Amino acid sequence: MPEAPELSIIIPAFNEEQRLPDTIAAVRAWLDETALDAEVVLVDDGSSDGTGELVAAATAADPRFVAVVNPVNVGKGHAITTGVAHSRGRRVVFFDADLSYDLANVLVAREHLAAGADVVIGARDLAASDSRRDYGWSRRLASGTFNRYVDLMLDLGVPDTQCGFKAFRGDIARPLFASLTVGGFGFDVELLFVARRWGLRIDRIPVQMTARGGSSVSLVRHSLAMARDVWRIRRRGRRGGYPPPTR
Ligand SMILES: Nc1nc2c(ncn2[C@@H]2O[C@H](COP(=O)(O)OP(=O)(O)O)[C@@H](O)[C@H]2O)c(=O)[nH]1
Ligand SMILES: [Mg+2]
Repeated sequence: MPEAPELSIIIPAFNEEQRLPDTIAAVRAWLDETALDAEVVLVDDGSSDGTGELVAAATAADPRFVAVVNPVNVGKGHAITTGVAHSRGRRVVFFDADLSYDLANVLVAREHLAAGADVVIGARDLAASDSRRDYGWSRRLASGTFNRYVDLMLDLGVPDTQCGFKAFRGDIARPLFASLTVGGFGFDVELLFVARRWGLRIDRIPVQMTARGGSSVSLVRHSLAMARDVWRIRRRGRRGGYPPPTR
């Protein structure tokens, strides 16, 4: 067993044959350039397109890449959870397969972790200019409504829970993700809920989104599921259903 890398990068991918190749190439080039001691965990979330072949090719071509294949599609939360369970890095970061956040953010997050943060989350509301242009008005409206609903229900004090860029101390990420019950897009909320319960230090860093298009989010279906998930997180929290901190 080789020594654990400094950083594990988790990329969830569900039917990403269009968007994943550029992302893999960009991450490889960036790792060469920065010479970071990193592994990249590509999670094929039960894809039915060519994602599986792309993931297999990437791991064959580059020893830094690791494949995790979930046989059935369960959702982004579940995909990242399995990726984190396979990770070995002293630090863990995840971002979406469309690489909508600049890789330079990884270095910023790493500095925050080195300075004592347990969790570092991308904050689109802190970015200098309007970084949500990737999304149309209906998505932005749903997003704003969701944020207010989460605030009302759980009082996390986090204005933008859903940013697809988050980083962690590895020894915190693994138990934290192991405590999650939400498999879909509501997992971000649950993870921040448990992080707050555990009294973790959560740093927010401004991140700019690059418009990529091709979103896999279905507004109506996913919004309803997420609203239900938030309700369940609150109920579980009240019933003492989450584990106590591990340190
Ligand atoms: N829609 C969807 N995305 C998933 C699933 N599992 C993993 N993902 C990944 O979650 C990320 C969602 O990003 P994206 O589609 O760009 O969504 P958006 O930018 O928030 O609209 C991508 O990396 C997907 O491949 C799933 O079951 N459904
Ligand atoms: Mg996207």
